[in-house]
Amino acid sequence: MNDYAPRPEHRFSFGLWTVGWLGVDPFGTATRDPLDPVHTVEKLAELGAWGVSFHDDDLIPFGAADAERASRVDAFRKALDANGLVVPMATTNLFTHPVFKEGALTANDRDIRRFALRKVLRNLDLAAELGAKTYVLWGGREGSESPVAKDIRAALDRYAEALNLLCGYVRERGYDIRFAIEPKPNEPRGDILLPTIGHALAFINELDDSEIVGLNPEVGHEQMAGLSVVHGYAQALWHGKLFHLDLNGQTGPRYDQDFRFGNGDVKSAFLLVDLLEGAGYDGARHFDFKPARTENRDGVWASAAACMRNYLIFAERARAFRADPEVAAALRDSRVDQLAEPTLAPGESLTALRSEELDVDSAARRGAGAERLDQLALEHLFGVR
Ligand code: DIG
Ligand code: MN
Ligand code: MN
Repeated sequence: MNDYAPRPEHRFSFGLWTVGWLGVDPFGTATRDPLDPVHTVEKLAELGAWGVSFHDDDLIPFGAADAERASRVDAFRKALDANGLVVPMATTNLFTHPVFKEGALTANDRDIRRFALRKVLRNLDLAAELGAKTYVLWGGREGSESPVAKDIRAALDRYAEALNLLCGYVRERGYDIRFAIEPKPNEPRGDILLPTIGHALAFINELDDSEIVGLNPEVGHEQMAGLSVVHGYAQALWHGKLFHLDLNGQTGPRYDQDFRFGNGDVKSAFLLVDLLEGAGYDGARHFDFKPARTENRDGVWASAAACMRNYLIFAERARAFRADPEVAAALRDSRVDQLAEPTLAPGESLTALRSEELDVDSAARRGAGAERLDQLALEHLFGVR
């Protein structure tokens, strides 16, 4: 019997800011005390995690003097070494301080854009020092409450300028780092730039060095936009742009719930794990979630453990689903495998194609067999197969 116990080889990682979330929301103050990053590293290692990610401000208080910065980074590095955790990803907090209230890399005020860029560059150096291979850019404040107050085309010019500069810096410094843009449709801004995987992919294609810019899609953010997270991640994989991921839970288009992975839309979470495991995704299985405000410290660690446990449960169910001979037959009956066959035969001409006839009435009467296939998937998810 599988004990679903997470181990470092599963490559689970968490942001410092996740288990460290104090429970502040627009209608209530903190329900928990701050967590020391050293303690977080120790606890995540104890739970079986592999890595930890951070924003600059999670580790070093905004505006801290160099001596304090050095001491905190040193303590963090020592804790990582002592507990065998790695830093797969780092990112910049360009959203908490009021200076970013109107934007950061795409703020109307040029001096704020220049400050934001300096903040990213500084943390990029630290990310490289700590061995992070992915640097996430979530533009939580890049957007508007009214498009009248933001020239969107100019904002995209500035966003592209920033990414081009950052890619150039990484190349010049020889950092083994790729950038991962994290889309989100809204919240905290009324509308956020690059709101979905699709928008971000189109934007990446316009960059000077698009090769080292990919995606860090978050489950709940696509679902906030009413989109299929499985379709979105599959397209990110198809483009070779799934550089990192933020796993969590969401129940449809509403505020960003950031539930622990497995809470919320369970079927999509299961099918997402089936997609990732089937595609051989070998990156960090990173959780970006908020333990419910109702919880004390025990509840926080229970929810972190549950994120990993749920992933392992879904992965086992997905393996059973894919190994089930009845599923193989149902997939064949649904002609899912035929989609992998090119529509034109090798060397076949369009003339040959056009000389073919289809009995459209007979073809229209075929059953897709999707209901049976979906029911088999659900029964594996329910654990009755
Ligand atoms: C929120 O979904 C964002 C921030 O927490 C962070 O910048 C990013 C990294 O995963 N996700
Ligand atoms: Mn979120
Ligand atoms: Mn996220």
